[in-house]
Amino acid sequence: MGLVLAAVLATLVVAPLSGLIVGMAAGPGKVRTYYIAVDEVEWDYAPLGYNAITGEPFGEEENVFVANGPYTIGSVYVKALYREYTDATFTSLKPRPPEWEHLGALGPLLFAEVGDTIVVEFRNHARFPFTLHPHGVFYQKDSEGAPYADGTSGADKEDDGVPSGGSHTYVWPVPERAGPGPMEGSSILWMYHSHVDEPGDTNAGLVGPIVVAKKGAARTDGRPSDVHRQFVTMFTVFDENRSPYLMENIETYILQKWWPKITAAQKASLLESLLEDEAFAESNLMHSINGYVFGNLPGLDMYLGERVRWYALGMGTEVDLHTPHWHGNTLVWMGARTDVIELLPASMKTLDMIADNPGTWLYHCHVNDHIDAGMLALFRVS
Ligand SMILES: [Cu+2]
Repeated sequence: MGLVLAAVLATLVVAPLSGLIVGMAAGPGKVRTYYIAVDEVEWDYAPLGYNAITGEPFGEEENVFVANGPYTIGSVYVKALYREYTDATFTSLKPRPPEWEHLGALGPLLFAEVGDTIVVEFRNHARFPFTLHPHGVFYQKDSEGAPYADGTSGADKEDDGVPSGGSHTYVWPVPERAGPGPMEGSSILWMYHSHVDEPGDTNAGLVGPIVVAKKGAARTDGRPSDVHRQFVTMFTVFDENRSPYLMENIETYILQKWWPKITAAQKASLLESLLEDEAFAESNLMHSINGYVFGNLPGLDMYLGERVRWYALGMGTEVDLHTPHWHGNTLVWMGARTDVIELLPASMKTLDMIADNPGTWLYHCHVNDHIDAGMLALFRVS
């Protein structure tokens, strides 16, 4: 469906209800077009190669998760990630500016003000079918990006699973009800993720942030004019056992690297024992913030006195109950003062900090098991 037509239809569909649902219709605002592909990339959860929280080399406890060996994959996995390109040819990656370097494995930030329309030109460079399914913004059935028995057909099904090499245009108007609520500040967090095999797709890495600002609240670069800086952090235990790339990761980082000369029968037997081994499964649970473990997350830097907006996202499964804790500074969430916030899978929370205490500070999940497993980062107030 054409973009203009979609926007018009979105208006028409809700117009009769406009007295009840105030401001549902999007526009007239900007059309913000993003070129996003799924790429298969080697992702390193610990690119520094040491524990930046202790400042020490990885020891026995950390090596459970980060050391590559004959029975462990280590810190590098093939993952499927959303990446932004400069245009519809999908030949040049759009460089990620320093302020968003900390997004790590997260997809590009999609920004809109209330009244705008987000258009994503989507290309699937990966070997499996994937999609873009957004939270919060308005979508019709051709832009939902999730397959289920919803009674739709034809063009309304094409978004449900974009095959390897395929493309799709997702159109998401951003009406008032996608913007900050009455208790909230100038912008809020939503997210998008792939939703073909939702658990597999998200463990592969296919999650990204959406920030929606109140109409007129943002500068041209998308930053709300009442904050100096924004950070998005996702707390999740990436379960690489549940990734569609598990077999490839075993093949590349264990079998080819450590067992190049074994017979096919020996290989089958080793594979079988690995897949039944609890220690192997444990080694593939990457307790990460934006895809980084043990303080390897870069770029959480700010200056004293700045108003800093933190967007916190949770994803995952029943082990994914996270309690991000900021040391040394406090925040406000929904009018309440805190330095810890609760995240469950798919929680999306927006907090404001006035950075009033200089130093290098710990930012970590407060769940004991997750501390041990590396769900820690550092932020700096200078
Ligand atoms: Cu946690």
